[in-house]
Amino acid sequence: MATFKKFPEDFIFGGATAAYQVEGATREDGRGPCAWDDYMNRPGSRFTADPASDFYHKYKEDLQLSHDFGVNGIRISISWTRILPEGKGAINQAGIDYYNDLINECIKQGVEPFVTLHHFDTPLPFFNNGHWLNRDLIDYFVDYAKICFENFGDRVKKWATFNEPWSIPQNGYIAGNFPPHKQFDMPSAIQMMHIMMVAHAKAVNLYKSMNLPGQIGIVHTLEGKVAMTDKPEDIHARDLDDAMANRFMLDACFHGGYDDETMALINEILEKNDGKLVTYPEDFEEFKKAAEQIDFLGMNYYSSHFLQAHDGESMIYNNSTGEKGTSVFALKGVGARVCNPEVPTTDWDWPIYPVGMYNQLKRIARDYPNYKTIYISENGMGYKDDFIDGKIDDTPRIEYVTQHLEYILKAVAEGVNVKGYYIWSLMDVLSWSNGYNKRYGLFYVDYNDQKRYPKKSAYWYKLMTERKEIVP
Ligand code: BGP
Repeated sequence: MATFKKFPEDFIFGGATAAYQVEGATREDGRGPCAWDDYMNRPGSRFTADPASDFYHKYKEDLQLSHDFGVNGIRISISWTRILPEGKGAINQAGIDYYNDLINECIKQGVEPFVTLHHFDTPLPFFNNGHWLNRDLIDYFVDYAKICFENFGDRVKKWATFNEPWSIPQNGYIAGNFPPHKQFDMPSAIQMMHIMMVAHAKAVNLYKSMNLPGQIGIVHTLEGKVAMTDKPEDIHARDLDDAMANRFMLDACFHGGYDDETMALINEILEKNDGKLVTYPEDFEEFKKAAEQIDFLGMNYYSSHFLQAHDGESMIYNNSTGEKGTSVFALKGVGARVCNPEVPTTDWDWPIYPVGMYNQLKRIARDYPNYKTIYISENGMGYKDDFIDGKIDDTPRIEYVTQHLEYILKAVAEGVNVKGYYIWSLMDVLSWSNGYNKRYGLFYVDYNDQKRYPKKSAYWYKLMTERKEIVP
């Protein structure tokens, strides 16, 4: 591959976080419980979200560090239940104050905030009442979004409605490693995605009606899907998995409705799993309006899956400890994600496949040409960092990011409009189903005393932001 090194002048070199994974302070200043609080505190749980990276108290230090290391953008998310402790009703002023202070500090340090409204942390009362299968949540979400737009919309210029709406049902209803810990329920997963897409569309349409000075989009995780062989049945398994994980919601966001081919694949999955999708004509009115107005796609990319046909029942084993080679993932009516011996993996069995990111970027430009702008809103490598005398040599992470950046720049050179890269993660954070030993940060967090230590990757990232090119 020809190498592409130079970044566009206005490129954002960001770092990503999410409220639940960094803030801690889950019982402070009137915050109400979210779906994850109960789940993390269940008997047998190996870790909790307190104090996570204690960002609730240490955000000034983290933003100073970001500034010092050339990071000029940060993804943060707002915890819905800090603003509305019960998800609806009375506003908690302390929550508004906290995010005002945080956003002001970002701006003061020249680290532009990119704010996500929903990063997995649904308020507990809603979670207990059907979660995103309950359509009542659509308007509650829009009410919450309105409060955020009104309070922070003068200063926040990049809003995302949802983070990875696929991960919520995939992990909570198919893989069983997110609350509510269900497995193999593809029909519920598909239904939830539709309902979240309606909530997304309504929030975009509301934002656009408010004439605020920023942009709004959504963050999707795009999983590369590759057929293991060129047998038609493996290719079909790839198409089914891709339709469910990627295409279904991309169509809703950028085509304003589901394409016939997408629906044929989704219906095949539903039929084989005794399910049916319920939609209403007004949903598609919202989709259409939002697709015309959406400003950007936030693309999270970590990995690709290699697909093989699978005729049997569903089977899943989640590798949540970093013991390489233990994952199993096969879905009835979809296909099996199998190990490709030619592709390296992380300790958590995530294939390292940077060309998959390029393929997804090109696919967006080809199939969703109205996308306007793409931000790589997450990419990074989970790694068991060694902390030796205050130093962390995370060379494999630098290599991983370099390979992905090269493919991003190749796509840019070929005309894909990518305007920024937010490494996951800014500092080490709580990993949802893996805990604290799966680290991603530029800054190492010593969880004994919450001290931060820049890793080798942080120094490398800084150099890159100064030179505006990939450095070896
Ligand atoms: C994405 C999420 C992030 C983050 C990341 C790494 O799906 O948006 O919140 O957790 O994945 O995942 P993990 O922590 O499971 O390794």
